[in-house]
Amino acid sequence: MSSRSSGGIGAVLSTLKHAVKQTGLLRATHALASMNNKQGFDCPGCAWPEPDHRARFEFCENGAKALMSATTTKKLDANFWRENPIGKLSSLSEYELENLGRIVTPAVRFEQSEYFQNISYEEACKLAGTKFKELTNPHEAVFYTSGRASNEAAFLFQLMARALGTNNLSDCSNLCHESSGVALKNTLGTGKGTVQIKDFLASQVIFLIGHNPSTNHPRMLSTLKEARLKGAKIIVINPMVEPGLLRFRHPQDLGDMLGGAKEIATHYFQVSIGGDQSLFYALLYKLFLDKNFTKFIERDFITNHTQGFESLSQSLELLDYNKLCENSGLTPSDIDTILKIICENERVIYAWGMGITQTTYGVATIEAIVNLALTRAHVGKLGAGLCPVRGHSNVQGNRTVGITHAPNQQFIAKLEERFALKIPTDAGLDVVDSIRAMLENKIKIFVALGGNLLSASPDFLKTQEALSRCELKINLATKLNKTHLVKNGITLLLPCLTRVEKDIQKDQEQIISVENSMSIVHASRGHFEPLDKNLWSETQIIGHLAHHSFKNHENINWLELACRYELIRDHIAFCIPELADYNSRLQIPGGFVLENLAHKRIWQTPSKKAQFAALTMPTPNYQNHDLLLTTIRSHDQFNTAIFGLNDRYRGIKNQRDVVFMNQKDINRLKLEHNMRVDLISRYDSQERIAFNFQVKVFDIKEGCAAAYFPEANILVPLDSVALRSNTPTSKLVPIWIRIGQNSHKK
Ligand SMILES: Nc1nc2c(c(=O)[nH]1)N[C@H]1C(S)=C(S)[C@@H](COP(=O)(O)OP(=O)(O)OC[C@H]3O[C@@H](n4cnc5c(=O)[nH]c(N)nc54)[C@H](O)[C@@H]3O)O[C@H]1N2
Ligand SMILES: Nc1nc2c(c(=O)[nH]1)N[C@H]1C(S)=C(S)[C@@H](COP(=O)(O)OP(=O)(O)OC[C@H]3O[C@@H](n4cnc5c(=O)[nH]c(N)nc54)[C@H](O)[C@@H]3O)O[C@H]1N2
Ligand SMILES: [Mo]
Repeated sequence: MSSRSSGGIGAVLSTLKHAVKQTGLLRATHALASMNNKQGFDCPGCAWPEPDHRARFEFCENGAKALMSATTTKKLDANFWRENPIGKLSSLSEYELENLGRIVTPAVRFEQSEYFQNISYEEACKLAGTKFKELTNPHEAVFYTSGRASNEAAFLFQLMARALGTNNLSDCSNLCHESSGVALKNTLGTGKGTVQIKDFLASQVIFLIGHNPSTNHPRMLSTLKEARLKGAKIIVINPMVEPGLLRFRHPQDLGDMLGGAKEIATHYFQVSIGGDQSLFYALLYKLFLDKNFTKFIERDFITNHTQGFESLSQSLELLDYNKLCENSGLTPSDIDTILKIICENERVIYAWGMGITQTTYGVATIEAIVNLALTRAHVGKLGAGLCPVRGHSNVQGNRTVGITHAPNQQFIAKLEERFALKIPTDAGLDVVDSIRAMLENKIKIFVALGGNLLSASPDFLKTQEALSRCELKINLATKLNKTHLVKNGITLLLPCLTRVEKDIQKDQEQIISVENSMSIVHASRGHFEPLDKNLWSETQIIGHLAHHSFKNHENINWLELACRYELIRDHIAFCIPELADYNSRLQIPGGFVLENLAHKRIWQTPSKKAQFAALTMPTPNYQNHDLLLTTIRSHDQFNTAIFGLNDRYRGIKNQRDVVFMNQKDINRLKLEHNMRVDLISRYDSQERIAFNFQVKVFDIKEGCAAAYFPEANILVPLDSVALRSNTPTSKLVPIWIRIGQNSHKK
């Protein structure tokens, strides 16, 4: 059995290997059985939902790795800080830092000191409080959230920022699906996807555009397999031929394990990196202007439900079809094949990921996808719709409860009413703008509710410099990472419980709540004893931080909220109408769905109609380069947390310093497989160099290359962002190749 088909025995062995290494088999089995069970805790991995009928064990290989990382029994011991100066820790890779184990004691590192030292939570919060009270301007603080925090912790965190008087709530979404939110809001009046799992199972066609579920959403493969068995076509649009999308074995289905692997993709189209915009424009061009296809335009739906059809139509006439085909990397016949499938089927789902959102024209590309779906009435009925496939397990929930730099005014008004606050209405800083502000010495305090801003952001060296200019950095974290090790200023490390652990506050067991990629909100309950009895929860830490940070907090009892999460949920219910009656609705086993009105063809746009977006001819903003580079995830990582050094489906073992290239480009650039090269990106007259990567032949579109995130982040310029969403263009970096000094070392 090939280990390059996804799932299967390879997945089982890999799960076991990680389980034994991190926690031991017994603890691992208990953990796996409690995860995604209706009484258990939510998987700390990706945001793909659980099916209605859950297996005894409802998890995937990569969810299991994320879980083993959280349930690990490895921890930094009491002497760790004394024995490890920051210089030594900074030389470790993210893989080595992740494998040190959990942080279990709060620590502080003072300016100029080489060492962290222990501090109590209470003292740490007091120290932070003093610094918050010294701020002359609330906008000198930035509050960053990674999408793993619970809804309760996230709500309290944004309340703290807004009580201080700022909307500087940057989050990992700024680096991730921001382009989807902007495009969907403009067109459909909602920032979220419109489909549920039942739609996948009822669909005739599923597009997978620019994402790799075999690694990043493995549970999605079971849904895809089921849809496929019911006859759905699965169409992949991706410059890399991802082996895991070609063949799949269900790791919990013995028949699959012993029998042949099932094919996932029925059609595979290798677009050029960044070529998706041209592809979807070309599809629209033909649909609107080629009389073989115009009969498939759904005129009644368009009249009843949409606005902007005429101006879209006029804008299409100005496009250059041949140039679009050329830019997309596909042939006119490929484009006809795709369009025929779209036209001959009524129930089509368009799913996409980072291959679209992290490109210069990500927003325009998603608008084009929506245009296509609207023209064919592929929105708002069973089996059809739009599906941005989210990242972190609770990134969507964090947004719902107010983690955003650009809040809507109704929410702000509710917060002001509930807590007698005066909150600015202007948008705050997102990730890229907060890094810019740090570089301009405008930010004094950086607070992170999880995550790893340094390694997740573009331009590693610039971001490192930016963080080093903050006077105080406060990190709520579980594992040590490079963000924590930036020098200068004071750094506080405040370790917290993970969601797999029991959270007992004043003798009361607390539950938390989360929302997945399909807007299902549900409770999550920790099962394990905390790794250390002195660990605080995220909510507890935020409550205490806020308590010490405000001169006057008579309207908010922070310490009470810190330990009674149901009171936070009452506030959430008041401030967010769709979560009304929150505490009692969370009792529903399996949770409840936040209905997406677009799925019922109710459009929450200003015109109350779905809005077509007009287009202009794409002009690629890069000219000379050797290759276009995309930065991707391996099979053994969860974002910047690196669990192992293999990338099983792509055939990489025990290394991450690789650059995937097409054989033809290897020949053109006079390179060889396994040769060592430097990757150079030039932007704004600056050179950024990633040294000593090893060339690997791969079935990737000619002219394109791929390297792993976060190692390649050094090449992504901070100022190269997606238009209108400000998301770094991590999937579209023009690069030059230089043969390295160790070019022939294998
Ligand atoms: N195991 C695991 N699961 C995860 C994560 C993880 O790191 N590990 N991360 C989580 C998070 S936060 C997120 S956002 C999601 C990310 O999930 P994905 O969106 O799948 O993320 P990437 O690995 O960055 O995906 C890159 C895919 O897009 C393709 N691609 C690159 N450039 C282009 C392009 O220009 N056009 C097209 N069409 N395709 C392109 C690549 O070849 C690759 O297959 O996964 C989540 N789940
Ligand atoms: N070049 C490039 N850059 C990218 C991407 C890319 O594809 N290419 N992808 C982008 C995307 S999609 C995303 S979402 C971002 C991810 O950016 P982040 O969300 O900032 O990064 P993570 O790696 O998920 O964060 C890992 C850290 O979170 C902490 N942590 C883990 N669990 C918990 C918890 O339960 N509570 C708390 N408080 N802390 C916890 C640990 O300390 C761990 O080290 O990266 C982005 N950066
Ligand atoms: Mo993400």
